[in-house]
Amino acid sequence: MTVLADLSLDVEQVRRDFPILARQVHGKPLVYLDNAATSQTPRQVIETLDHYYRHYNANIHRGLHTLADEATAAFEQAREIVRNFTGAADRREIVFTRGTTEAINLVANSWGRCNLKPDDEILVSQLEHHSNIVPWQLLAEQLGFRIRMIPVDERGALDMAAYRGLFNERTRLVAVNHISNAFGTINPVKEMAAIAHEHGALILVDGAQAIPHEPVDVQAIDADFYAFSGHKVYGPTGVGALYGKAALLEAMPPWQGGGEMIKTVSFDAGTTYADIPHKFEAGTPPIANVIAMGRALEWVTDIGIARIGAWEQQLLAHANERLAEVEGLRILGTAPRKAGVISFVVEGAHAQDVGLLIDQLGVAIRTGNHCAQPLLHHFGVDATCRASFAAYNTREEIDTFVEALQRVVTMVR
Ligand code: 7TS
Repeated sequence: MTVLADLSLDVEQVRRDFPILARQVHGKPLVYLDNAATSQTPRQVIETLDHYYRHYNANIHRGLHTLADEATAAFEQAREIVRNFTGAADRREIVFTRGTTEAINLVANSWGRCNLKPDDEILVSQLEHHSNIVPWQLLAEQLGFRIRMIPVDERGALDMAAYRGLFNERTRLVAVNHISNAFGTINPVKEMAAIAHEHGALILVDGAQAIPHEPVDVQAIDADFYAFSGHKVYGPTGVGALYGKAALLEAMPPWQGGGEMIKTVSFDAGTTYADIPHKFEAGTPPIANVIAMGRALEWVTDIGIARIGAWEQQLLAHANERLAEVEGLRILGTAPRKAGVISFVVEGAHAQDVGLLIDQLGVAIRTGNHCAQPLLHHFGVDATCRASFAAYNTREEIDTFVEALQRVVTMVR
């Protein structure tokens, strides 16, 4: 007999951890469905920030005093938490950054700048957030390599036959997100990594939307690089991490210079660099935010990431069912494997108008291009409305959202 893990989630208990969910917007209870942009913050994370500034605020790695030691220990403990959460083998493979965007820019400007030659090619998917397109374009302008796009099919799933067909002896890197922020498509990154490696190319996975929603194991995926942001996984803004295989990080040059990233500095004898990961962490990092991001990942672990993912799948199914009632509504992105993100347009109602009016009813969704212009343009639209779910959302909130949407659509038509 197979014993299935109990994946039920006590959403009322989860909600009690989020003080912001008690607030009202325009006199209505807040229904927050903009989680793909930023998730809300549990009190445990807020308390971690508060505790840091009240009790042990100090610069790390350089002081020989109690507060500095305590801050350093907590900072390095957060690295261990991230290592464990992402399945990395070694904590030296975890570099703290400002977020996903900075992590990708780090790879482009360090690995990319010294490995990509004018005749080389890299593959970037059509599903990408601008932060996994533009850093490569900026570098390509300087170095002259070619960016080739991995196309999507009509459901917004990557065309895997086309992907295989794009490789040749000049392919050096694949840059792809694990889960698309615009459509929620879950990409087969493990299979994509295996194909990239067969061709001698590396793979950078943008995990900004995966880390909050499904168990991630960078070793099982065999990702060479994996990036994510704290503020999308119940942590603070201004912090994130890059996982990189130790051998790659060791061979890469620093990309920013400053304190913390050196061993010795000399005008005459040149400068030598710190070991990984510190080589990539120039200057004072956002210490409190790093520690609080670690606390956020512990909060997720306490609930169970698989449990959160399973709950969001239930919310997704419920929302799909309810949204089918809205006349003229079309969902963009219908891939067979999707996370809790729904992008849609409503005939005769501009996305921006829908977003503004629905906010008046207390419902926060996102409207616009979701920093994925190539994808939206491919589907013939400039903007969509997007609802995205987190652990604390409920079926009742989805009902409120759909009922509010019905009212708004009637108003603008
Ligand atoms: N990659 C993906 C897949 C994302 O969803 C985002 C942010 C980023 C990268 C950039 O992350 P940052 O933390 O460095 O800014 N996505 C969104 C969004 O969907 N709406 O607002 C931000």
